[in-house]
Amino acid sequence: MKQFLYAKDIGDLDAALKEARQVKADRYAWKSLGTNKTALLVFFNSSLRTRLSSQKAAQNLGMNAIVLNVGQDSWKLETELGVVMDGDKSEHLREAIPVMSSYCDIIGVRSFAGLTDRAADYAETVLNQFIEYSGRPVISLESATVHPCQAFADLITIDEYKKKARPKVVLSWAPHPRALPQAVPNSFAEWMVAAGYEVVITHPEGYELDPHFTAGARIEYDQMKAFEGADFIYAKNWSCPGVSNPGQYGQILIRDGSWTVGARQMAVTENAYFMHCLPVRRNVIVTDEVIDSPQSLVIPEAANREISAQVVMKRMLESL
Ligand code: AN0
Ligand code: CP
Repeated sequence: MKQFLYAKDIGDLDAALKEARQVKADRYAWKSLGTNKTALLVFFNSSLRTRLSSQKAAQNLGMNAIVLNVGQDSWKLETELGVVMDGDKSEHLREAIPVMSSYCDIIGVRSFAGLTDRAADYAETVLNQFIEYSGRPVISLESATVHPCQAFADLITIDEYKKKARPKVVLSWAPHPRALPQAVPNSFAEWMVAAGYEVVITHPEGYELDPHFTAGARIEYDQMKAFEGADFIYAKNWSCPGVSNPGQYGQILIRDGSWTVGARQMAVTENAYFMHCLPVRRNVIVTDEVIDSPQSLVIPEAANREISAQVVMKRMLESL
């Protein structure tokens, strides 16, 4: 595997899930695969889970892991091409990427959407520079429009807890005080449809996700209707994707607290499990009552980030 952004990059999902179960059963069984190999994990944005789980996954495979927090540990990096660099950024990605890649075998990159220029974000301009100039396999650790390590961990979690072959999985928008990217919901929708589940997406009008990711899912604007009979509820905020209203891209259109996932909505589900990628704002995205309930999977879901990252890195090491 040379890059990991989309569900198709990992190929057959049943085979990927089988490999995830093998890794989870004995995560140190491939310790020699990564001997004398180095994973470089580059963070342009904050992280708790992605940073720790990727580092742990690399170490499980016997690799060295180096973490670089851009702008804190390194120079501030310019990501746009053709600009006059007379501001506060001392170095361009064009030099930094080949330099970084000379010290490693695999690169993971976290680089959030800027949320101002839809075309630039949806072209994945930062991640694609890493793919183009590094000559190394590249993993999106949440880039502008996708978060595949999260979606794969979510798939592993649903596979572990589902009580029927084709569960009803509902992705619900929830309010948030700051504008957030669409990467998590894009990938979640993409992967759940690819897995063949019944996928329903609910959000206020104007928050339609890019159809490239949601084709095969049903959109239901009435949150209570969407939740009826659900087996899994996946809450997430996202800012306006600007699909039908490009001028509103990245904006907060609504702060309606009635969308906060609580006992009222969960009551109409099939005793659904609750999921969220974390970090989560309690009593904004989800009530304490729901996230603290026995149906909440947020901790096992986060733990599976180590497994998804390890399967991806294992595949990359095997194809070096
Ligand atoms: C980020 C987001 O919504 O994309 C990261 C989630 C994994 N969340 C925040 O910035 C709060
Ligand atoms: N879910 C997730 O990616 O969390 P972090 O932003 O803490 O890495």
